[in-house]
Parts: sequence; C-alpha cells; structure tokens
Amino acid sequence: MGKKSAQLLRKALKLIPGGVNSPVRAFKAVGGGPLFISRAKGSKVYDADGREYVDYIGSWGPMILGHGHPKVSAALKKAIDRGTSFGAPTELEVVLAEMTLKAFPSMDMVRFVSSGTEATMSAIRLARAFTKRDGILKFEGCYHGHADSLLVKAGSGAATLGVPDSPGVPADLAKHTYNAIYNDLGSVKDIFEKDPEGIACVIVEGAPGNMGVVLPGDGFMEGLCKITEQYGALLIADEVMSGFRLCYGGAQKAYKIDPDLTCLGKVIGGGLPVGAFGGRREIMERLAPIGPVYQAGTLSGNPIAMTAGIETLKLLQKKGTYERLFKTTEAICGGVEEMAKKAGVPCRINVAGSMFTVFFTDRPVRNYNDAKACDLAMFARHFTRMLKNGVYLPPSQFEAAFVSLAHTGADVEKTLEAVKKSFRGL
Ligand code: KE4
Repeated sequence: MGKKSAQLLRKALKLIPGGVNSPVRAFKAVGGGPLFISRAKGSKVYDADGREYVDYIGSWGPMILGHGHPKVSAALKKAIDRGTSFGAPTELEVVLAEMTLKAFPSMDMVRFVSSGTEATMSAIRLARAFTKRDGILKFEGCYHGHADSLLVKAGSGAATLGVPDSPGVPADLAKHTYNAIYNDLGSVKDIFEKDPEGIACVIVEGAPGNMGVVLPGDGFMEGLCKITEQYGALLIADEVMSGFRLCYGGAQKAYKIDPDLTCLGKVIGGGLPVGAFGGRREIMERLAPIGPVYQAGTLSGNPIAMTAGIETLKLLQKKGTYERLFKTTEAICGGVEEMAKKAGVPCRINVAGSMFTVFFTDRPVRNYNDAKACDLAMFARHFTRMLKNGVYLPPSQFEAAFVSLAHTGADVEKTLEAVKKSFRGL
C-alpha cells in the first residue's frame, strides 16, 4: 500500500468504521490495507499514490463501458446544468423505464430506487403482499443486499428455519427466511414440502457472483420456475449484478426463464446510484400510490443517475458490443487456465458472460460449500501478487471479476504477464 493510501486509511479509520463505506473494500479477506483510488479512466484505476492498475472490480459491476466513458460524461455534464434533483417525475425516468422494459420483456412495469438492496427489499415486500405469505427462500452463498430478511443463514439444516446472519436482525424475522442449496432442486422441494403454503417467493441471483461466479446446472432455473408455480410462490430474479452482463437483458434471457419479479442495479445506473424492480402488471399495481404496498425514495429516479443509465444502455446496444466483451473475457480466462496447467496450480474458472472468478481447487465449484472449500489462502496470495504487478482483482474469493469494453489486448497481455509471475511458486 502506498504512502498516501496509508495516510488516508489512518485518517479514515478514525472517522468511518473500518475506514470504508462498504465492508468488502477493506481487503479483510486478502490482508493489507485498501487502496484509496483517486481517479479512473477506461480500464484503469489510479491510487492516491498515482499508481496505475488494470481494474477488474469496475465498481463491483456498473462500469461495463469502462470508467469515464466520454459520451456518458458529456451527457452528465449537460444534465447537471439542468439541476441535480427535483423530487418530481421527469421524462428521463420514462425513457429509462421504456429501455428497461424492452430489455426485460418479463417485466410489464418497473420502479426505480437508489440501490440493489432497496430493489430486493421492495420486491420481497411486494411478493409477501401479493401472496399474503411471510416466508421467503434464498440460497446459501447468494447475496441480495443487506435488508434484514436477507441477512439470514440456514439453521441447523437447510430445511429448518433461518437464523440471523448478523447481529441486529430479529430472530422473529429471520425465522421466515429459508436457505436452500444452490444447484440442488431437492433442497428447494424439501423446504416447500415442509411449508407448502407459507412461502411468498424464491429469490435467486440470475447468475450468482457473490460466492464467486457459480453457474446454474442444466434444468436448475427451469426447475425453480416449476416449483414456485406448483406452490403458488413468486420467483424473483435478482439481476442486480447479472443484468446486462451476460447479454443485453439478463441471465433470464440467457437461461430462457420468465421470473415473476426482477431486481436490477449496477449497470442500469452506469456508475450512479440506481436500483430497480419490476414484473407482471398485476403484481406491480399493488405498489403505492395505486396499491397498498408502500415503497418510496427521496432520490429514486434521480435525473443525473437516469442520464448515466440511459447513456450506458444506449452504448451497450451498439452492434458487436457483447462479442467484443466476451472475446476479451475468454482471452483472459483461457490464458489463466493455460498458465495454471503449466505452473501446476490447481485452478477452476467459472465464467458467466463478462464476469468470472478464479477458484484455487481441482474440483468443480457449483455451490457455496464448494466455494468455501477452495484454497482461500492461495487466493489471498494471488490477489496480493497481482496487485503488486498492477492488476486490481476483487479482494475476496467470494466476488466476481468484471471485464469492461475498455479492456484492451494490452490489458489482457499485462494481466496474463502478472498471472504468470503470480503462479510461479504460488
Ligand atoms: P447494493 O445495495 O450494494 O447496490 O446491491 C445489493 C446487491 C443485490 N443483489 C446482488 C446480486 C448484488 O451483487 C448486490 C451487491 N453486490 C455487492 C458485490 N458483491 C456490492 C459491493 C459491496 O457490497 O460493496
């Protein structure tokens, strides 16, 4: 860590818990202090000491175009001169809503909020109101933001009542959350059989990235659709991370499923605070002010954030975008695999569109237990070595790395050069 970052961290630690405004940024899982980033452009970030890094965090997903895209920046500069927030409806919200519904045909209506957490929290409230049920089912290893009902882990067995996964979450609330095992439809069926009329919804990441990237096995997503339909529960696709990462639309388009509700965030805000949730009209019309389900937000639909989202989605629709994104992703992941083989490093890479995770194991990683069983110490060493060689990976095994349209062939070369050095004696 450079001198300036160290100085800033010492000051920040006195003012902000852990010196960060979101825990994963603190580098706790990999050791060493966080880098304080001073600016970013394209595929690069620059720390407070002026060091340059090839960036694979991309603000945890939003920066799919790369940092500071000129067209997005120009549109934002103009928008700022028109005022930054009105607390009233604007044409921009209508434009982004139209674009969103076109990209996600499973949605008839959408509501914008300011974060992914607000989107999932609100979608769950809506599902509970629509079904008049309190139970929710999520998957171990999937993360949907920090709303109380979602900070719940499995009790003694996956099919038992949930227990708080954080102090401050009431046990009386946690007991309504069940945890199933990702890629294990049997664990889902067991829970529904125990509580056939009590579960309002199943919430699942469209393409999980929060246990590291894990892919749905054949028939898994279709199986969730069938089970939720059979028991009268809603299926919520949490596409906060996967939306626009696997294709222009979401994992639901890539995996051909039709969820009842969808949550979005990250890319849809182009780096500014935007979340969204949407779904079938009959469900969405339960929302205030036309329905009784309350949900609100001071900065929801903020004109500056809408502008960034609109410009980002416009650019993502350009011909060849996803081919380019996936070509770069494949070049990186293929290169890492080759080097791991040559260096005798046990490694599995899971790729979902333009997000990937390198796991240090010689076994497949298909759920959270598999991910936890990987060599986490080796991951930490790899992270540190890559950082030293100017490549900035997500500082946790249980995160996804993100490729942007700004990553060039030279970035791929630099990344693979750093991997080669890291794998030597890892
Ligand atoms: P936010 O409230 O952080 O905007 O979104 C919560 C959320 C919801 N659903 C999914 C699938 C998500 O991945 C997230 C947030 N992702 C994390 C990265 N694993 C954000 C980074 C952070 O927490 O600092």
